[in-house]
Amino acid sequence: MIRTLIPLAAVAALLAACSNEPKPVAAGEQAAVSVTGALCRPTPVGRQSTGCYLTLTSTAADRLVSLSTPVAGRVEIHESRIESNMMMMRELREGLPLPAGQTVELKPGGNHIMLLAVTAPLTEGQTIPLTLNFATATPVVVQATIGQPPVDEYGTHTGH
Ligand SMILES: [Cu+2]
Repeated sequence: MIRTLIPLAAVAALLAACSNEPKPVAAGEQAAVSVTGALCRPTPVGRQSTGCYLTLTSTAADRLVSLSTPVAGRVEIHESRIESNMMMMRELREGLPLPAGQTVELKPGGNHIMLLAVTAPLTEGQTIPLTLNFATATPVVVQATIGQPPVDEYGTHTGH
């Protein structure tokens, strides 16, 4: 039993060291995060990556640190920015800050979630489970609809 616990603890310590966690909220101030409007684009033909969007509101200051889904090998949190007239994407390695009581929107052309190494094509009308992990709040599982976002200023997000 001890032998299996030690490696797990080591992994947890490594993860904690990488995540640069913010200060925990005071006792009795446990953050709760509501997640709405989860939507992932269909995977473009021949591609194994796609973008997802959703809206987050946390009762206390927190941070979205990671996500997972059984349909993708890896999930990243990305920001979009314009550099030399080109839309560039960059991973937010520290996660996404969630200020207390503020609505944080992930949307086309802005911050978004990227599914990578998608195991099977995602098609319109499907739903997939997405697990969101926070620095403080309890993880949240949502069902994300596969479809095109209503506003799309920048064209199909085809990923990396
Ligand atoms: Cu991206």
